Amino acid sequence: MSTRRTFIGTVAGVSALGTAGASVVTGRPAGTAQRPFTPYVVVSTWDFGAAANAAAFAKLSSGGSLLDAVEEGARVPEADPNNHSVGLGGYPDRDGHVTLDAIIMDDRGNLGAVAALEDVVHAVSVARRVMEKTPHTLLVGQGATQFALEQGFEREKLLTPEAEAEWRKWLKEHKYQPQANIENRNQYLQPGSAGNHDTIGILACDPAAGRLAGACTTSGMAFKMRGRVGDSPQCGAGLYVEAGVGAATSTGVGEEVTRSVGTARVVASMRAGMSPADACREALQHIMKLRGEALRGEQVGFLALSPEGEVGALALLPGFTYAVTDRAGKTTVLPAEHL
Ligand code: SD4
Repeated sequence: MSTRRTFIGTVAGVSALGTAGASVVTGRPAGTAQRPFTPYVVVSTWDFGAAANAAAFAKLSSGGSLLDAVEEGARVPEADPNNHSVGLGGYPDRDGHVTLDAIIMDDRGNLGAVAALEDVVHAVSVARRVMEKTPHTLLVGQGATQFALEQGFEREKLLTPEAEAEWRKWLKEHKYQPQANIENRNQYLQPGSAGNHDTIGILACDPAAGRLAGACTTSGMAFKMRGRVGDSPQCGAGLYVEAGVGAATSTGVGEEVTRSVGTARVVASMRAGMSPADACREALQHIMKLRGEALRGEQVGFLALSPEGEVGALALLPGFTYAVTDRAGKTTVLPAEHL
């Protein structure tokens, strides 16, 4: 029913940074576009989000829905054994088990999630089946694996030799003590390094229709306690999506996002009229106020998207990056502003 709107979508977080030339011109009318015009914006966390965005766009271009797109995008790092933060090759818990958390959600309250899922690579697709095939929103542990196998997913070993070697090294160095945000402290897991450990959150919108969807998938905090579930699979923590308002996803120390219901808070602020960037800032400032010294230099990052395609990204600390694919299909990886 809506007519296609033409507008300038500022990549927020970038506008807050005042970075010249970082605005993304969106909504170019079909026919005048340099590249094939697609009526979508896709954003995801971290630099590896660029490959996820490409897969999401390919899905949209072949007629897939926003949900299909975010699922397809999230599956890219899940299948990559060299990505030690998501799916296959993810770093294990302190007992050597790789356990996955994932969620998928549309903007009408439809959602599915799995937590502490073992032996199945594509946690985001299992989450989608939870959404579509069960009356529930979240399945955990053995029950989640049982459901996945019943649905035809293959049982696979997720612990790769490389991840196992890092775990054994960690065991020696850290003596079985889980450490929040180890990815920002440990010399072999520095942000931006090959071993950096973080989550993919991916959000997509169709600005003309004002529709949104999102997904989030992770192997969680490296070398966590057995049974630990982070923010990622929890609605309102790792992901929240609301029709006509916005979508938000998170990365970093899941405990801090969970205790502040971070993404629900970001979207609530957008509902109250804030831009995605301002809403991310408000939620991070709230966490700082709530936790004070207890944050101990921990990282939390939020990424938010409005139904019109405006993007916001902000983190407590430097190092958080995100990938934006605009309506011309152009992908840019940007450093998020930090507090
Ligand atoms: C979690 N936010 O499980 C996720 C992933 C993570 O550093 O650990 N990122 O807490």
